[in-house]
Amino acid sequence: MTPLHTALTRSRITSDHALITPESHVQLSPPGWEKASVVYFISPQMGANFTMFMGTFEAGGSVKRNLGDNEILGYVLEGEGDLATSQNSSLKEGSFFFLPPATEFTVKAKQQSRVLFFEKMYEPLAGVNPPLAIISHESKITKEPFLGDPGALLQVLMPMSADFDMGVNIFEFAPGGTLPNVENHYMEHGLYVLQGQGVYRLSESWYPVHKDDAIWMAPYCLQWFVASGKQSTKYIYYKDMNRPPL
Ligand code: UGY
Ligand code: MN
Repeated sequence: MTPLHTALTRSRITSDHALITPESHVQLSPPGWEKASVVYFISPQMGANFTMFMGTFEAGGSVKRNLGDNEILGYVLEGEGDLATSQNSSLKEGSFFFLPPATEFTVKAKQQSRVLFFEKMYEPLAGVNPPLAIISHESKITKEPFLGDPGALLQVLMPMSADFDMGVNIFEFAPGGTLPNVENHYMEHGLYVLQGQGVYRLSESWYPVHKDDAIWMAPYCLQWFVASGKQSTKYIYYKDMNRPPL
């Protein structure tokens, strides 16, 4: 993004939520990233139990990682590339891949590309095998009315079974569509607006948000959303799941 040379930003960081908007991004190039840069939106340093970050790749750019104890979900925001694990898969806009702990992987971009990542330490559950990798595309996931509301369609990208301790969903709201209630839950969220605009209630604050805004919601952050504008609004979000709080 072209530097704005201004003291103004819509970003807000509080103890139980954060809004991170494009004009406050800082690009990093950590080890393992070649011809690519990363913006960390969410990390344990702000109080979260996971990271959410975006890789921006030049044509031919790549990232190589060994996940160790962590698991990761990558979602292609824009562009095309290849994912190499024990097998090779091609990626395009809307592709997503979930990789379990101990996976070594490389993403290599064929053209200018952006990939959003959610990463956390996997929490094993006694008697349950660790999850297997998933490589798919959002077009293969059905859209279901959320709690029966056709104005709020939900795509659940990850299986709900107990081997998975994180979930990633895509919400699509018709103009005027809302979350059905002000939610209050112990799970955390990391959220990225893919399309459109609206107003997010986070705790006791209301924020206008739009495409390319990122949000962190800590456990018990009160949350509600209403979509505005003339086209539908879509966001992708992470939550921890299937593990009791204690
Ligand atoms: O899954 C969820 O908790 C979701 N309804 N929350 C949200 O979109 N802020
Ligand atoms: Mn929620």
